[in-house]
Amino acid sequence: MSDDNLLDLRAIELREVALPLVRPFRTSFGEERDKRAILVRVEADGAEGWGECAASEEPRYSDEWLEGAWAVLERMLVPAVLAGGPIAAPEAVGERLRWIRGHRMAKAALEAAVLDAWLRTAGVGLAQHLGGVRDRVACGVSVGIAPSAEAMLEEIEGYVGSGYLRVKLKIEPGRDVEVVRAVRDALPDTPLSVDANGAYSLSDVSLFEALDPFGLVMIEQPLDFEDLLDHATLQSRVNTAICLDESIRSARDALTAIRLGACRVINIKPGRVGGILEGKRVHDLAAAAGIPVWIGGMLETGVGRAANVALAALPGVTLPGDTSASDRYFPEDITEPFLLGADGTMAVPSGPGIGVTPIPERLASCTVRVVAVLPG
Ligand code: OSB
Ligand code: MG
Repeated sequence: MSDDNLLDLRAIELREVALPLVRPFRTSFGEERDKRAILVRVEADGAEGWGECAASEEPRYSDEWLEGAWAVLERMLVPAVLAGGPIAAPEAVGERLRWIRGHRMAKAALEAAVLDAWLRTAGVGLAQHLGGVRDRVACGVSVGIAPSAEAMLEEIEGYVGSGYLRVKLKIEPGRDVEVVRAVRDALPDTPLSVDANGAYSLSDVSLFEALDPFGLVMIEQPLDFEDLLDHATLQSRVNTAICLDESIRSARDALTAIRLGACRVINIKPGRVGGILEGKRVHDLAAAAGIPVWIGGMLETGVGRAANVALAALPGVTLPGDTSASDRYFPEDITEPFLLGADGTMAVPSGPGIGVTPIPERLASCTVRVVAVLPG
């Protein structure tokens, strides 16, 4: 950083990576076999910074998708940030992008990379910058829909044996109460939750009432992401806490959902809400309203995972996150792997910025394409 505390941006590089997953990840909306992601690398004077875009290959979880995110980053977002000249504060990224509607995951990746470069130059860690209060975070695990009940139980018992503090089951119509019953019978004491990824409607209220006796920690995104009012009705009919994921795209959405009584828990994903800084705003207003939050995941590589784990260090994050260890996803990550301790916690990186950096040889071996965008 120059003496006047301005971060000079020399170039911004987009890179698509593809990593094999240890096992396919299936949800109510489809299956992923490989992890493809866009990484953003900011080259600044004296430091580089890394961010990861959460957009998946197909627009199922959200309306963003990898090709769309690549195009909007290359043609609109990166040029708009570069055109503003040196960066006086990480918040400037969001301000320079405000006129572009939507594209939150793409914006989040770019902001993350600038924030990382900014913090590395300042010598400050991301968790510290955000106001993190712990150096290890509690981890849960999200289990995809498995080919058989036996395969699922075997997978889950493996996770519980390695220490995960909460197990999240993906459910879909026709594969819900019986799955929860089977897992609850096998693991009477393990904190369990379910995630429907919006696959149900309010006409399924009796199904959710039938889940109450299993003592789930929460039911995540039971209804369509646009059905906030229906979520409020459902929450008034069931004892189990409803957690919103897809419905919360900003701090403003979080406030609306809380006011409506549409949820009692919020899942924060920095990509979904448009950035790490907006994720912190969601955390702050939820904390003020007494709503517990936790940090979700999008099968991130070590770059995105580092940011998620830093957010998980915030004081209002009182439930285990989907911040699982690298080996739950990848035979080999692109950074040093994130490891699970026997107590189900994970270390928050403490170095400057996100605290991890892609390993050059690993990065090279999983890179699919690269483009550099220069100022002017
Ligand atoms: O709904 O939380 C979700 C993965 C991809 C897209 C959406 C979701 C998920 C997960 C896995 O549940 C979370 C993770 O382990 O990264
Ligand atoms: Mg979810």
